[in-house]
Amino acid sequence: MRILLYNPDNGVTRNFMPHLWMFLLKALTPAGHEVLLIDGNAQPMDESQIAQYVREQNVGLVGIGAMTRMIAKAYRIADAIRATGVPVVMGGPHVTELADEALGRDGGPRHADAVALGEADETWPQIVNDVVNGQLKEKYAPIDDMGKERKPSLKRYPVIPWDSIDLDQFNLVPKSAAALLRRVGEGWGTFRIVPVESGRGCPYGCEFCTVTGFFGDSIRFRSNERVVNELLLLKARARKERGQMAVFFIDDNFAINVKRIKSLLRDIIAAKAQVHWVAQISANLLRDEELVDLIAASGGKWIFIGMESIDPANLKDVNKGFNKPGEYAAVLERLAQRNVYAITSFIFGMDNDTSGVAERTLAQVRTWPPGLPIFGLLTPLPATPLYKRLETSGRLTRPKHWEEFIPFAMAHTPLKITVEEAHAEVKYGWEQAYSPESLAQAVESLSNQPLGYRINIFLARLCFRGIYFPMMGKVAWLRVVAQNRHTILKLVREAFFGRKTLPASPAAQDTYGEIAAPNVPAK
Ligand code: B12
Ligand code: SF4
Repeated sequence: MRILLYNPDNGVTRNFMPHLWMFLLKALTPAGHEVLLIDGNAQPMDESQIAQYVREQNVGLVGIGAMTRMIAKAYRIADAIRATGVPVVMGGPHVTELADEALGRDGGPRHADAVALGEADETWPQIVNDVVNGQLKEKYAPIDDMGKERKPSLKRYPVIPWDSIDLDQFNLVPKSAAALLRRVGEGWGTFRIVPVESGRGCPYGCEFCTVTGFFGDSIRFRSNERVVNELLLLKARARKERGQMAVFFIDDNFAINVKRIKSLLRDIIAAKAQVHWVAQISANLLRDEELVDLIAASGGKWIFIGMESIDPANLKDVNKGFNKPGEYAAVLERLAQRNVYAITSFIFGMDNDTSGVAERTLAQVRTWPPGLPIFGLLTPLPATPLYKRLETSGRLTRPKHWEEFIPFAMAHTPLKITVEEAHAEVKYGWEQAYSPESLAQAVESLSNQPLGYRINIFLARLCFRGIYFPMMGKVAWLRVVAQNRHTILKLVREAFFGRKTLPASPAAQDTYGEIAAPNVPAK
């Protein structure tokens, strides 16, 4: 049978990184089937195009996965496919929480023939076999013999064949420049960001987050050896293609078990499996100097930190009191000293936010080492404790906000500002943090670092700007380039004629062509 796995586009980030679930389920599909993958971010298709594709390719089963914000599109695509007579199975965090919505049991239309609840590592092979035998059930859940929910072990995690997977749609180097860039340095003909999972689960239970509910508070890890082998596979592929490969460790809290993460990072270093990587780690876990040394030495470049707010009262409200705003600066300095920078994520529209929260937050951000600040609004995702709290107190203004997804729009009323004010705060945050002046300042603040770092922060800021100000076409990009022409010219001049100011930092070039960490702790 031919199976299509489809991920709807999110309308923002295009093809920046493939979605792991598709490759994972493909690797878990029983032998004898052909699995096709379409990520709508890389291959945009509307309802009629996908229906035509399913007919022409003689697809016998379609699997669709989506987060809440993409679910409306996912349902539309599912409806079009089901109209061709092909069964649709849906999975992922949204339908896990609202299975009845997908199955049309809540009074609305039906979109899926079946839903896979929770982690589908063990149920997916069963789903495929049931379709072959004409016995597809409506709901699949990972349960043990006693009927109790069971979280799959990651010990049997399959090998994802990154060496042979077609990743053409995820090359971030424009086709027009690829041939030339392949010859530059170690080769820049391709640049891909690939998701790698080393573990699942986070016990912290922040009020707005679905992770603790979905993956459970039991944390599970893959073996160090398997993760290291995956990195080696990716590294080999990059070398073969004369390109670059970066990894996004998609674990929700990569350092949740500090002893274990240190042992993984040491094994990566020992195996020379370093690639540049980004990961999510909560600020409280970054107090550990040895951990930060290992992060830098193993290839860590960007750490995503859910700071959420600089107001302890807000943090307490959303059960994230373990974040201590007073230590944010020290955490970021500790990273920056090793040339690791942070994606700092903030949420506005919290209950204790008052007018001017964006400027107050930015005032602090400006005193920190340069990074990538991002701003969002508190969003009640289905089945989270936050959703329940707001529902109970009658504060949801759009209880089914996902039916008509609007980016950066509140779905409830904050307590101390209006919805409109919350929207204005987010807009202000993005406008200020990504203005040409702020970009120039971020580049300048790294003036004692090698040129590569300044180019890096500049390009990263340009890309992140697109999260709020979509830069989908060439015209949008040209406009941004024009606005930032002074910084661009300065960097170009420096690339050709060198720099006459401060010398580069003493950090040395390491074996994979980047800055080495100061100390590599021994085992
Ligand atoms: C990586 C990631 C991203 C990436 C996405 C890009 C990418 N290419 O992967 C980035 C960083 C861009 C991102 C952004 C956002 N994310 Co995000 N992200 C994740 C993260 C950390 C990992 C996803 C992942 O790969 N997991 C590993 C795979 C194996 O798990 P999985 O996808 O759940 O798949 C399993 C099951 O769900 C199931 N399954 C999934 N799909 C399907 C389909 C079928 C057919 C079947 C049978 C089974 C099945 O089987 C899989 C194997 O068990 C998750 C948290 C998490 N740990 O999952 C959050 C998560 C998915 N993100 C979340 C959110 C809220 C967001 C944002 C909206 C945040 C924001 N406020 O901006 C944005 C949206 C941006 C956008 N424009 O899309 C929420 C979604 C909750 C929800 N109800 O929708 C999550 C769960 C985290 C959270 N804090 O709650 N995210
Ligand atoms: S620390 Fe992060 S992953 Fe863990 S519950 Fe809080 S927001 Fe979710």
